[in-house]
Amino acid sequence: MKLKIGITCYPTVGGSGVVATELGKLLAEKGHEIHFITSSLPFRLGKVYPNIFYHEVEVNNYSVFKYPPYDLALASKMAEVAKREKLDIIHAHYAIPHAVCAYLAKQMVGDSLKIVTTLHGTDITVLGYDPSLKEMIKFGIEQSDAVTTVSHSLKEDTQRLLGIQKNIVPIHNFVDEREYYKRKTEQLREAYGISPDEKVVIHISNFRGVKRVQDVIKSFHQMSKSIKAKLLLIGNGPEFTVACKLVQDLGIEDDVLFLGKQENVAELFSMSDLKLLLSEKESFGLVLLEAMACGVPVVGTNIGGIPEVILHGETGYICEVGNIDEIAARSLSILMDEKKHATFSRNGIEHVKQHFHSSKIVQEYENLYYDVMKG
Ligand code: GMT
Repeated sequence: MKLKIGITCYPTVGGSGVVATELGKLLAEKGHEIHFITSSLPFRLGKVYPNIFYHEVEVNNYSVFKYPPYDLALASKMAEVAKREKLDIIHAHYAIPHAVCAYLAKQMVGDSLKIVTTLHGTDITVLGYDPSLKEMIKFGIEQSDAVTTVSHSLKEDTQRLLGIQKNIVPIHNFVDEREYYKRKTEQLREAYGISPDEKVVIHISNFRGVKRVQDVIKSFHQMSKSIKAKLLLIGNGPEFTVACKLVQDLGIEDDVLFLGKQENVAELFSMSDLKLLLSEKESFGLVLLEAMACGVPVVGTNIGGIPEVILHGETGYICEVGNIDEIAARSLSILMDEKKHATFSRNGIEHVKQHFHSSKIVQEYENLYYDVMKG
């Protein structure tokens, strides 16, 4: 049975938007009809795809409103699209506001419209601590017909922090293997001024405090005392200026390249020798998968979903949060040992193929949709 599915997500750059958009594209390829209901065109939907429709949520700024009512506009748009297009399901990525808006839409449309909610992290691990939002998040989750989390760890956090009894299905992130594979990058390395004897360490994030970008810089600084290396910092966000200042203070400006936001990161991964993700909160870590798919060994922290992604001692290492000495030593053990590097690189590619292949993960979502439709 082919389904008609509405998808609501944050359409800007970010793991949840990537997962939601790639899922929609792959479901459309399998013949389902996909309706994105979002505030702007999801950034990965830059071209025309058959079976995919886009409905923009517009918020009129009447002077009677102190704040433009985005959530109500979204709920209205969901209800309008669901009725007109006869949607079977709205798949809301994030509990608030999206699952709560979907609940409101369902009240307007009727019980035949099912709600599937995917929790990506921040709504639980950050907003879940806010007493003014906690009950609303819990309500959005409990009113959904099915709920998924992107890791087992996030499922446990959700149950513990919100006291949720409802069944929660962990479904991991996946990568589009047509986009993420190892490419030849000699020319690109040269263009960035990286000499053949230098190692490349990469970090990609939205530079929020939880990403601990300073730890990335400090670990790199320590490593660079033993090897010739460059650090690629990709992304932008609240900690950006602090990161620039730390690079200056450590006197490593010539070895750190701030590349800002980049969309096609598969090439940047392909020219890298090591990926660092040293977060203090991370429900999964999609960037780790993307790096491994491109053959890059990874070093991450022992929190959230990261241990579900990295195979310690096989595809990389898992270190204690903030333990710069351990992170630098583990990283150097990969960068200074060609044989280990090649083994970790091969293992990573194989690990992603076996456990996080898009066909496997999309099938898990599809099965869940069919279960929900059966009631
Ligand atoms: O990492 C971020 O801050 C972005 C955030 C998002 O909302 O896009 O990412 C979250 O969802 C991703 C996709 O499921 C996960 O891979 C990230 O681990 C998760 N981020 C955090 O938990 C901090």
